[in-house]
Amino acid sequence: MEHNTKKILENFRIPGKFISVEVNKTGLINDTYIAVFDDNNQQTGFVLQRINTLVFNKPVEVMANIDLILAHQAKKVMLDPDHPDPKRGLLKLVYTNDERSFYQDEDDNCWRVYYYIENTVDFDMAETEAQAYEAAKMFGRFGNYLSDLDVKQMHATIPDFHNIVKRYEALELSSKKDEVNRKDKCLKEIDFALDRKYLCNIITNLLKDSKIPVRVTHNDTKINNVLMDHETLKGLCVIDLDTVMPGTVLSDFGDMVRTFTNSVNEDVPDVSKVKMRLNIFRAMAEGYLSEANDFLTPVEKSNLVYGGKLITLMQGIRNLTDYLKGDVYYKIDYPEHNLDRTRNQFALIRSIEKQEKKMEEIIENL
Ligand code: GN1
Ligand code: MG
Repeated sequence: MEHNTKKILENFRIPGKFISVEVNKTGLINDTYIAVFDDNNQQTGFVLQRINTLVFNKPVEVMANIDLILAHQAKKVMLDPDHPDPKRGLLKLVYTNDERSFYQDEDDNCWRVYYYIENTVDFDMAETEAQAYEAAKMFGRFGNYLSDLDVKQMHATIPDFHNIVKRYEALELSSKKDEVNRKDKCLKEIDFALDRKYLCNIITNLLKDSKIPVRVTHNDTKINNVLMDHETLKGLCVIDLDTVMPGTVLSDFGDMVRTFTNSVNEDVPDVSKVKMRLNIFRAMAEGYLSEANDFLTPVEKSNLVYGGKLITLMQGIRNLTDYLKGDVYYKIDYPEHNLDRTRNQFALIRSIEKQEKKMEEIIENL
């Protein structure tokens, strides 16, 4: 659906005169646009986003979480002697004319605006060890800044978002119903997932016995959710805060393993190209732990590699479930897209399984 984004922007307290607004095609859930305004001959960028309220059906809570963590981190970034540029260290919201963090239009679409952080780059893939180190360090720092925020103040905006048991239930239900007659096309993938169902027990037991804490976690630690300075390539700012909610570090480290170490992007259908790159894993583990060693417990640390397997498995299961349901959740570019994504993720698990011992050794030595 087309939206009159220029008009929507009028509801926000953006200084200056509107110049342009263009769609930005990253992200599988929300819609993102980049707007430019001219304020006294100075061009300033803004990021306009339509929150997908089918996924985030409590936008008030999403925005309350974001407000809270930004306020909490603001103090920390400013006082952090190691931050390369605190002014570009945090997303900043532009409020609406009536002082709200988001604007709701006549059709109940929810919109919000952030200042665009200038002179930055982000990467869809970890091309070098240095990039992996920097981005992982930023997620470690993000966790560090939030490690003293009371998790009870945060809303679980998508209940059971990273609950692997519930994800299995959804897969099994969609496979039983087989609503769009696709089950025959993915029997191998369903078996692959079911063969690994025992992996659920580890996290279930860790949580049940409170052996690992529930913390404020990011829950979408893809490498392109870190902005880096375009010249020095130093990590500056963690973005995409919609899924920041109570969770475990296994999710945050796990999603880094899933997205940083894969030798190809999660959309690549040729699974022979999929590989867990151990050198990238080492660099990202070093970067993450350079910050996270300050707050992680020994039990959390010893389960990080398991987190990598778990989150990759969960992503494959989510894609497979969506395929079986007829592509109702993720944006897709062609009919078999979700199945290709599943195969890609499952190939990554095989590669992790082959190198798990070495990965564990790396963590033990950091
Ligand atoms: C979604 O929209 P995006 O790309 O930031 C998804 C993540 C998945 C990811 C897979 C709310 O994130 O959980 O890991 O796609 N976000 C939600 O690429 O479901
Ligand atoms: Mg996201």
